[in-house]
Amino acid sequence: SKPVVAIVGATGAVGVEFLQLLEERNFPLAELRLLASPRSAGKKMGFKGTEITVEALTAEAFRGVDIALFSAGGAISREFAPAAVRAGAVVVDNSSAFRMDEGVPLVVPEINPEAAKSHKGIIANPNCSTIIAAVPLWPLHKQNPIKRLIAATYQAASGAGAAGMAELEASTRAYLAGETPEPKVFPHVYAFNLFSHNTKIDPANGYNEEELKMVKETRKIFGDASIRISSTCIRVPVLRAHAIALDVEFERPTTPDEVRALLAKAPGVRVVDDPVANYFPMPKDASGQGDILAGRIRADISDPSGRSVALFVAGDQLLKGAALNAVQIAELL
Ligand code: A2P
Ligand code: 11C
Repeated sequence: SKPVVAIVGATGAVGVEFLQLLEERNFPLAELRLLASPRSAGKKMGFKGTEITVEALTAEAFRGVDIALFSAGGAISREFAPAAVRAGAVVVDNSSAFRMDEGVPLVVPEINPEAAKSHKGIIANPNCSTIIAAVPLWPLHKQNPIKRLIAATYQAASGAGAAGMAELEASTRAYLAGETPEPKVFPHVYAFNLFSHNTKIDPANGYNEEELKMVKETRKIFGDASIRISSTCIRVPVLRAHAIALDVEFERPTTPDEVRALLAKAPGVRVVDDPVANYFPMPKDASGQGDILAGRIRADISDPSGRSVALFVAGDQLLKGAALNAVQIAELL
C-alpha cells in the first residue's frame, strides 16, 4: 500500500523542493503531511492541485507516518527524529545530526543504494557539498581508486536556507542603492563579496565543520577510509547551486579522455566541457537541474606521474544537494 509521508520543515527552502519533487515524480502517497514551526501552522501550500494545511511539529504528528523527510536543521532532527522512529516511520534526515553515527546509513543512491537497507529507522542524507563532489567522483573511483582529493568549493546562499537566499538578494539591493548592507544570517556582507564558510573552525586542525564533513562523509559513502582529502569551503554570491574545483590523484595513471568517457555514462552526471567555446559548468546552468555538471577536465600538470586530474563541477544545492537525493532515498524504500 502507498505510504503516508511527512515533510518536517515543509516551509523551508528544501521543504518547498520536497513538495515539488514528490509532485513531479508522482511519488506514491496515501497522504502528505506538512510540518513546520508553530509560526507556519495554518499556512496552506499547494500540492497536485489541492491545498495542504501546514501543522506545527509535535511528537504526536508522526502517528501513522511511514516516511518522514526531515529538513529543519540538526537540532530539530535530534529532538524529533526519535519520536518519528518510535511512531514506526523511516526518517530520511537531511541534517548532519546522525550522518556519522554507526548504524545510520549515509546514502547517495547512485553510489551506495544497498546501504539504505541496513537502516534502523534513520537514513542520513549527506552534506550538499559532499554529494555534489561524490556523484561525479564515484564512477572514477570505481575504475581507478582515488588516493587523494583536494577540493575548493564555491557555495551558494541556499545552503543557509530561505533566510540566506533572502539575505543575498537584500544585500545586493542595498549595495546597489548605495547603502551599507547589514549581515544577519551570514557573518559578513554578502553582496559583491565572498567569505569562508560560516561554520566553526576546529582549533585542532584549522578546518571548518563544512570542510571536515566533506572529508569524513566522502570516506563513509565510498566505504574507503584511506582516501586523503583536503577541502576549502567558501560562500559565494550565488543563489542555489554550489560549484567545486576538484583535484584528484588516482592510484594509476589516467587521461582526461578516460575521465570524460566515464563521466559521460555516469548516472546523475552531465559533461559540460567545451574549451573552444569556454563553456563549462556554471551555477546558472546547474540551478533547477537534477544532474551534476562536470567539466574543465584536464591532466593536472603539477603531477608528472600522470595520475592526477583536475575538474570543475556544479550542482543544485537544493535538489541533488538536498531534496532530490532524499526523495531518491525514499524511492528506494
Ligand atoms: P518555519 O517556516 O515555520 O520557520 P530553511 O532551511 O529555509 O531556513 O527552513 C527551515 C525549516 O525548518 C522551515 O520549514 C521552518 O519552519 C522549520 N523550522 C524551524 N524551526 C522549527 C521548529 N522549532 N519546529 C519545527 N520546524 C521548524
Ligand atoms: C551550506 N552545506 O551550504 C551547507 C548547508 O551539513 O547539511 C547544509 C549543512 C549540512 O552552508
